[in-house]
Amino acid sequence: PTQQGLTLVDKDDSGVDTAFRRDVLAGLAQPQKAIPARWLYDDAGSRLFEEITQVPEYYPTRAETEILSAKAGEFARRIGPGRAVVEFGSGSSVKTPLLLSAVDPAAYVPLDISGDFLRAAAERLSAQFPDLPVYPVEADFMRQVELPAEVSALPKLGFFPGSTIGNMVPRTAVDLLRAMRATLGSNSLLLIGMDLIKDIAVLEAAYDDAAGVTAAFNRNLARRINSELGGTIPVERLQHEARWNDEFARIEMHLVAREPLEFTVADQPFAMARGETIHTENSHKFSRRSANALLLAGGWTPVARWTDSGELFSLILAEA
Ligand code: AVI
Repeated sequence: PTQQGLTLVDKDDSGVDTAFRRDVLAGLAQPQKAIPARWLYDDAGSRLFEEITQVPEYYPTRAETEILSAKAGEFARRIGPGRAVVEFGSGSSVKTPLLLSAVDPAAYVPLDISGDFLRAAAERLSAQFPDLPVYPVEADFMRQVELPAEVSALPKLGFFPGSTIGNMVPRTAVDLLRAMRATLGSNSLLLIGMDLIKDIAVLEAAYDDAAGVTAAFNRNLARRINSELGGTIPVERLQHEARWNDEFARIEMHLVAREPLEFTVADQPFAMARGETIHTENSHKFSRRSANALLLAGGWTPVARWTDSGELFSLILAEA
């Protein structure tokens, strides 16, 4: 999945992404330094995330794929054929074909902010499903999106896998769910992946794998700040940390200063005390009830729920 900016890219005269600079400078000036997680996904970050999905400790991708293949018959029965499947974020290589094979849709509409990801995904899917009409739409799906006229008469199935909803604070997640409802219409269904609360050691390992891929993914943000915003952050002096926040039921990624640090970003000075952190990501985890509460707040009524054999991850079907 790409999360390449949930807003459109706007560059200044020197080619700097102005939203990136604004978020980084504002985030580093806060008492608890924090940078929105979407900036983790430049090209290197997106590649590292793909690598994360392959490390043994990172269970979500495997667990969700297991559900999609094991429950295909139930999806077919619950969802039925003839819908337009609207995927929020470009389809990943395995999950989308599993869903499309299961539900026999009339059309597939991938939505993504990045035209490149979108075209690649659309081509891949068309090659695999030559009879399925594919209508890619380049758009920011955090807001209501106008779907192609060709699918306007079809009932829709929204697909939002990966528990990407968990990377948003609840207020933003509710806004997104409402935008999805507005995009898909009143006769629609939504199939959404939501990762489950579980043993803290399992969660922390999933976000701090032994091979150090997640650490590299997190530190890449500091590298990106240095290269794109002319920063002098001593990246090797920042330690990756995955921390369970029980109050908010989320794994947080932080970059922790190993020693007192001073650096500049876009000519502005910043300092970190030893042990001070930059908060770089939230990944909320859900119970059956908290997942349902979030969906209901976003205008969706849960009607079915599936988990993998290890009860690690859930896929929820909700209706508008
Ligand atoms: C994309 N997203 C659902 C991932 C997650 O699990 O929250 C991003 C990630 N961050 C660290 N590892 C994976």
